Amino acid sequence: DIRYDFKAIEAKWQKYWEENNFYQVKEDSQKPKYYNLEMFPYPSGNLHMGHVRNYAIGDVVARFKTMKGYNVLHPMGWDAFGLPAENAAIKHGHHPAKWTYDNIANMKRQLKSLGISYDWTREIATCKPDYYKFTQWMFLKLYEHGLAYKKYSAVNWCPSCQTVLANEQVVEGKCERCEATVEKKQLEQWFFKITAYAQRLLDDLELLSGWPEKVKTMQRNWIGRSEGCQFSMQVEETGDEIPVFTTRPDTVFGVTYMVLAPEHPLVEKISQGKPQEKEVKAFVERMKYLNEITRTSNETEKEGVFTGAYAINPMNGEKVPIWIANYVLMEYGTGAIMAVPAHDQRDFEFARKYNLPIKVVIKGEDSPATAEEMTAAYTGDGVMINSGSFDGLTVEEGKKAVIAYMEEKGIGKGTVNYRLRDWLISRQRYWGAPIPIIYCENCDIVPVPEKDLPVLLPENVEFKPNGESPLKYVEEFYKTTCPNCGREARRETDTMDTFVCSSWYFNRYCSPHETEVPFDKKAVDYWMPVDQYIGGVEHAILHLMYARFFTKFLYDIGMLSCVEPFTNLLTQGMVLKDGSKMSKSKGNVVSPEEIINKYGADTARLFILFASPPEKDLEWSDQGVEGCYRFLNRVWRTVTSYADKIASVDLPDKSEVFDREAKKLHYKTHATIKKVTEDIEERFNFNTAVSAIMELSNTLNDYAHGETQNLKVIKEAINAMLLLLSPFCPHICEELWHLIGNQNSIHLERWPEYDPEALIQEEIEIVIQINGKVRDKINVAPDIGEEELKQKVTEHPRIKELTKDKKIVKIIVVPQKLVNIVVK
Ligand code: ANZ
Ligand code: ZN
Repeated sequence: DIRYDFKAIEAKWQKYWEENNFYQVKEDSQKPKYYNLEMFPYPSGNLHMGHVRNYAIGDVVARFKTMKGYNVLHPMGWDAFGLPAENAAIKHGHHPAKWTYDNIANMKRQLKSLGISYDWTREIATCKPDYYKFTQWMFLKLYEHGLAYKKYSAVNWCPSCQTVLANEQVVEGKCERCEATVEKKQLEQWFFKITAYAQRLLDDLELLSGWPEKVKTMQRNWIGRSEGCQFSMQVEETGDEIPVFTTRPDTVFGVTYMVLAPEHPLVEKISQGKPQEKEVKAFVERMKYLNEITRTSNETEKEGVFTGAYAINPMNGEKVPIWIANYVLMEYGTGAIMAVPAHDQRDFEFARKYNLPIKVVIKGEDSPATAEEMTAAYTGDGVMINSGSFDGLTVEEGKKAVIAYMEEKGIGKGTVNYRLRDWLISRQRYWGAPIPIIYCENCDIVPVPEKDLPVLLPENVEFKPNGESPLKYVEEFYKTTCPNCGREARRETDTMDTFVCSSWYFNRYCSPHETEVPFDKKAVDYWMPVDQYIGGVEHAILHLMYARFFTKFLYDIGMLSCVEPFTNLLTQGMVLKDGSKMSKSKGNVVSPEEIINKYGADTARLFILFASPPEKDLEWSDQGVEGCYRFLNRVWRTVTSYADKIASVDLPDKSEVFDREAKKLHYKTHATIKKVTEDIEERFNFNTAVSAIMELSNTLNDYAHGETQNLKVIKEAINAMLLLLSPFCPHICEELWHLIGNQNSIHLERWPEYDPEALIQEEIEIVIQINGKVRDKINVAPDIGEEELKQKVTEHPRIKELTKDKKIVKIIVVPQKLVNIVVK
């Protein structure tokens, strides 16, 4: 009797797999490929349960597909640049590189202790020069194709992190990391022109049938396509044309004022010399320090000032006042709007507050016909009124007719607008890939020649929390010569947003040791696209959008043959404890290392996969972990107790005749193979797959304690149980597989197939009717005789009760299906 020594077993097999390069793969045209990828982690220090969940899910898929005969690429690496490393440097004086590499070493050890089937020969870290060389290469290619450009722009500035934040990193006006209120600041920055791909990013969502609908919806909303029209309103005195964008050209006769964003370039000019000039200046100044999310939030009170100027509505020649207001943004549309308070809620609130006129131009069935009756803007369907010759058209007809009219008269045209903005990639930070640009007084902006890549990060740097790139103070770094004219020049000292590094990394895994190109075309043509991508839903917008953008760009320049990087996407749920997300601040963290020490990696994995389907949140439960541990111990005992007995026994053959009990187990074995296969393959329902394996184990134990023992059937059940469980609990299954007499690794075995004949049910269900009405059902043997069946049915307690005062006239039997009792 040997006990389940998970520590020894797990260490033994991890070592064995590693020494034998078990999970190393090469391109192999003989086999179908399967690229299985989990989002690579940020090396923060320790694995948390969310990581364990992510990688356990990925490992089941990888091992399953391998057993199904696929050539599986399953790599791992590190998203290793970024702020925390630098903050640690500022706080504790550790160099970001050391901090990062120490964390990588620790987390790699933890990952290995989980027994995940990674091909570690393909490991990458985005902070290594051999990787960021090509991140810089990507920048150069985008620049070469006019997709990287520099401009002054108001940026989100976190006063506490002392850094620029992307819009996405601002949550309800606050910094995503430290929750400080975000301000605005003008800086010259680099952008990637992702907006050039807006329509393709939108259209190609149609190709992604393997993505969750909710993620596609989030992407669609983020791209935010709106159809409408653009036309100009002329400033009465100066004659300046101010373009506006509207999605409701059908309401153009309801314009009662116009609004410019406070940053609009014409604000100063049109208010000059007006009595309102001072007030306008003060308002513009105040708005500078508010970020747009706070400015436009529904909770924020709308406010603005009159500029003193007027504009003409080109459709009816009406003169309307021009205002500036917080709720109009410079970055969207044209930065100016026609205001229609009767039909736009923001305009309505603003007009009510400042006593601006409200003119109804759309009449719905029960909607108010005059402004006096209105308590809110009417935004529903209806027909145009007070709109001259357009009266009577519906909203949809009106939109088209107004655009057609404007186009005919040369007033304006139909346009499409996207909410998506260009991607701000400049970071005033050290720990990132330096932007490969040189500024020369003579030649202006000069890209670093490809042959000079990588632009290396210098090591000796002083870290100060002043919001400027530390590289600005490292002379050996910024001082250089112009590649063009040879004169003294200065390097760009900003580094790239880490999302740039993670926008192309999945390609690098295909040929991670290339030194001349970011990846080998043959290798990406074999492996890409990723067949299954698995990660947290927090990346549903940004990372996935940027990765899709890069993929399309790389496709356009002939580097890739696919237009979408990830064919199937699984977004896993969170790991909760006591109902909320595990987090340091809540003090409810369960450390993976502790659990692995106490119960082993197989138990930890099993619990995580069993407790909930992958997309759903998972509630941590100590009893649940205990339960999984007990289950594995039971499997251990059952299998070891039969190890010697079944070692030299054959599997049952097709013609085998079983007794009733053996037949039950045989049936259960094949039913379980079918269920587990379908659960994994079709639905990723790992939780129900595990519970099916647990049921098989119960049936096996019941049989083992019964009177007769058919060792062939027992062997068949044990084999199936171990094979089915092996992707979930790779170590214990490997050990037991060898103990029952196998020479080869269980992970090299083929996935079991079920025998449909074994699934023919011992009993069939018969419906019982009385006078054609369904009353009950019974289970009988499929070969039951007609007389026996009739007898069984009439003796069935419920039927007896229902027919006791009646006379049975006739009993009709439909074989294998139903019995109808005709009574009077
Ligand atoms: C007049 C109007 C009448 C509008 C009406 C709506 C309803 P989406 O759908 O999100 O694209 N808008 C345009 N540019 C803006 C800016 N820079 N800042 C704030 N608001 C802006 O929204 C388009 C609508 O948002 C536009 O259509 C415009 O208001 C406003 F009954 O024009 B609308
Ligand atoms: Zn020069």
